Amino acid sequence: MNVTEKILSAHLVSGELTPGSEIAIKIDQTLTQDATGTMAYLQFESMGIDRVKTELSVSYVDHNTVQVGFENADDHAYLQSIAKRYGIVYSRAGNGICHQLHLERFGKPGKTLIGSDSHTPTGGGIGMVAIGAGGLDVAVAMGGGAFYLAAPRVVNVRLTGKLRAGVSAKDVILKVLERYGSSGNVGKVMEYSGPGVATLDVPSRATITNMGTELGVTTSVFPSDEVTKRFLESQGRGEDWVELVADEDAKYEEVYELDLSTLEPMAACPHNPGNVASIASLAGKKVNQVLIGSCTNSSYRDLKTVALLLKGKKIHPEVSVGVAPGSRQVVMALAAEGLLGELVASGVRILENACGFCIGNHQSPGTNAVSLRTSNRNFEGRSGTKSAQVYLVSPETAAAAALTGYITDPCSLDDIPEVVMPEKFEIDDSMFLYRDTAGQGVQDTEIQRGPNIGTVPVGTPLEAELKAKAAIKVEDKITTDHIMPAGARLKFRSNIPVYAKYVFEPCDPQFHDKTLANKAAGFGNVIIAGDSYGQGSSREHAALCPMYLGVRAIIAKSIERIHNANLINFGIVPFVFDDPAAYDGIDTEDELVFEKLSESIAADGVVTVRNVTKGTSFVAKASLTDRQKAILAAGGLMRFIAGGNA
Ligand code: MIC
Ligand code: SF4
Repeated sequence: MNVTEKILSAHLVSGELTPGSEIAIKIDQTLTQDATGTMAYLQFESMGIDRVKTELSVSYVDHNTVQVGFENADDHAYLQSIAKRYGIVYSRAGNGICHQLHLERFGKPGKTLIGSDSHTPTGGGIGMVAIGAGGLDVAVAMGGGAFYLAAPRVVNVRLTGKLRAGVSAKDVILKVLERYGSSGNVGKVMEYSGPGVATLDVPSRATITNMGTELGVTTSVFPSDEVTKRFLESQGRGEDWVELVADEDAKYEEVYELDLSTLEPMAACPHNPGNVASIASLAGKKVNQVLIGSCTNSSYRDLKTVALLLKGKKIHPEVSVGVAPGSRQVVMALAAEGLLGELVASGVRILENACGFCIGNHQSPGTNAVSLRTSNRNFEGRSGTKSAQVYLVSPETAAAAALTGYITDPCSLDDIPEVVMPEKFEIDDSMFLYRDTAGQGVQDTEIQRGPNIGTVPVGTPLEAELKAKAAIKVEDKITTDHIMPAGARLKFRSNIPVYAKYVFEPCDPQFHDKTLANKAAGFGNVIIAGDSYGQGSSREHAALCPMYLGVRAIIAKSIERIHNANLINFGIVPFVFDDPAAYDGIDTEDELVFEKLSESIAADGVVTVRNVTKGTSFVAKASLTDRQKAILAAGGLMRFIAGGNA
């Protein structure tokens, strides 16, 4: 078996590991973050379960920490009280970014983790099967329920050689993105192996599995070896180590050979992580902003590299440079070595150790500005500035541009440091609360609900025939940032009626009013989309808020994994066109009739859609397991569970 099969088979609750077929797995650990967490816990509360049933559940606060207005702080108070009540470890604002912290303090090789954040696969760097999911799926797992997924097709990325100085893990994942693209990889797991693995420390591996998300795969995983052991020992967690490597005769669907020594610095160019080019081809472009951090590149290894590159030098006068460390541990380690002072002395703006700029919470670039970032997503407008040109690069490339003011090949710099991981990190877990009652909870805790903490709307059962309007028609690669923007709107995550006002804000600001008017006139709403609909985030609000606006179905050329699962969870049918050319024959406002909807979904998922406006018809198909059919028929997962199903 390969590593993926070893972990999955040890956790299999139902099904068989035949690629594409539905399996259910036991979940050992869960994580949530605050932006998806409030909804996940509201859903958990409504399930009436007394305490979490996992080995470990952690609630992180890292996204909404800017606190303009009362909403963020109210969310934190709600999350803290829920954690205390139900036996969840609570990571306070200021502790750091969920994925970095989980890797440092809780991740264990061989275990399963699901998280209500698409970058949960960061845990694959330590040999876990770690998967991003919607908040409702995480709530179910916290209640002891299994997690359902398609058994993956495992692709082997076989690493040989060693990276040159100036080239790092970000360049590896950018190379993989160049090869596989940011769409068309649904249902795959990327499993890394080969002699090159031993040359990568755990944070580097985690950078690769983290940004594997941008391929659209289920997850990415590294073996657990001596390097993993040393990392866990440095975290005072040597006892959590187990060895986990693929058998010699392990089989893979495909093998991609990658010689690390041949790699060069790369960038993902505007406006998609799959739009990869070499730094050499971009060199000389003027840069206005450099931001270093995010769950992809905010480790001790990354920031020490940057600090050593900037040490004793000044940043370019026309570049604004910010550094957001991944965790307190990283900040403390840099401070202890005098490197925080070096960063400040060079002119760097020290930002909070949180998601911050990555989600467009602050640090929006100027009009038409070129921004180099070490984060993982550069979708148009995500930075908060629609006209900005965001390039995703390694910490080394970011530091080089901070010094020169231009995109610069970091291999051309003198004295490129090789950072060695410390033998022991300073451990201070005081910002993790309720570890003593983890798994148990404190029953008489009062749950704190500020005015921004709303309720979760529930879906409606499938109708026999659906009469609907094509409420919007969008192109290929529509991301969840298009559907349900974050940034300035993020603070409404706990309040669906308010947040729903911003559905499709970047594409059609009238969407909210139009859909509610259609709903009032007795029509359902349908979204018409191109390829790879729902790329990016795990945010279930991209399904939940449309559901609230009466969206009953999507018809796309293809739909990405997490979003597809979220749509079903909220009772929205994820159709694909039988013949993609039918996309061209539909316009916004067309009236569509889905004949025999509930009956066809219960049968083969194939529905004839009549376009009343155009006088044409076409075929839409939903590929669903029996369980998914039942969830849709019930009107979403909450109703399905309330009906006594697991
Ligand atoms: C993101 O990077 O887009 C987020 C914000 O972390 C999301 C989660 C969210 O929308 O809250 C993700 O990647 O899942
Ligand atoms: Fe936070 Fe950005 Fe990572 Fe999402 S991608 S978890 S916003 S740091």
